[in-house]
Amino acid sequence: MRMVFRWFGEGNDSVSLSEIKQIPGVEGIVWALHDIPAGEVWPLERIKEVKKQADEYGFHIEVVESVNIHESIKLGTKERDHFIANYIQTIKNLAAVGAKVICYNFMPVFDWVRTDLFGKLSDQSTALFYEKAKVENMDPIELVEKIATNPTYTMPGWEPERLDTLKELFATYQSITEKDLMDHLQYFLEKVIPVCEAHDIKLAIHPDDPPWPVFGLPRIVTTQKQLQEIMNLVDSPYNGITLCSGALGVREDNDIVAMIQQFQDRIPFAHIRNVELRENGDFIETSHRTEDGSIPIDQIIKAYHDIDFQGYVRPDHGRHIWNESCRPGYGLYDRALGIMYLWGLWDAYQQLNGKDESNVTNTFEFEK
Ligand code: CS2
Ligand code: MN
Repeated sequence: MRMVFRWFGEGNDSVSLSEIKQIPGVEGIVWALHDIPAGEVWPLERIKEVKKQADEYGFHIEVVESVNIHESIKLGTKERDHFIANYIQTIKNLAAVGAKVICYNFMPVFDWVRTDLFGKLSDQSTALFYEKAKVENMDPIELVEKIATNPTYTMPGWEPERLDTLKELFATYQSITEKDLMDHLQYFLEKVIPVCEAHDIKLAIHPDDPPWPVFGLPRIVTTQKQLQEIMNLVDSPYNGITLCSGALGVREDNDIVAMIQQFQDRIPFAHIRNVELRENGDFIETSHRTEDGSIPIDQIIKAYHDIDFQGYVRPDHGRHIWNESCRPGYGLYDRALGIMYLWGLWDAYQQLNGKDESNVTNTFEFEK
């Protein structure tokens, strides 16, 4: 298990590299050029700047999250070849500086959807919250219009400047079925995976969050069965999964331990987080501790341990605690606590199994 930590970049994150450095056992950052719009090439010079910043703290930049996919690729329109060519150039540029894994998602229009970024937990901390009925009863076009006239209706991720495009995109997706979306993913993978193989850099698809259709948009990365289908689209270790326990785990029919076993050779990157599921289908993110939520984090770490997992792991989202002001879900404190819980479990399983730890390095050295 190789621990990494998501960092949104200089001036774009409340957490600094020097703070991340003080979390035990973190070897690299998970990063992206967040200002580059989906579909454009990431310039080598810009990538090298991040590498230089990370180098100063002894962090590697082997894990990239995310290189986003242009909507034309998901929609399968004729412009897609141009954007796939750009994606390929970005893959090559990233490989040139030593990146090993690129996380991406194939969700139409949005990344994750939540109804409240600061849902309250009983200890008075806050966390990302999803109210199922609220999303189900919502007509997205109506909502777009409402937000345009009254911004208080806004949902996370529905930036006012995107509203015009949103309406159009919803209309275009009306005719796209799940089968179409899967075909478009296949078309994309068939073009990019050979490049990944040649440059030794893996693609790792992130599951849809939440893992069911929202606002009538198709979703194809929601279950073990669909993940297997995606693995079969191009049968190569370079076509991999970012196994996110929190995203997949809000469906009771998703068994994360079974997924780890089934896809063990195809998981270059794992996201770990816990969520509390409620009977009405709502969920709220919680601390990583098994007892605090509905997902058996201890069994998940055991499953990774049992397959001798060599991939990268990051704590996914965290709560907002100790009055921290930060990006929703991406504070320092709770994610750092999460890491210590994950290491605690991992080290305990190592002990139980009498594993050789002679090559384990200590993060800290005594400075005179
Ligand atoms: C989220 C996403 O669960 C998560 O990791 O924070 O933003 C995720 O990074 C993207 O969906 C991956 O492409
Ligand atoms: Mn995730």
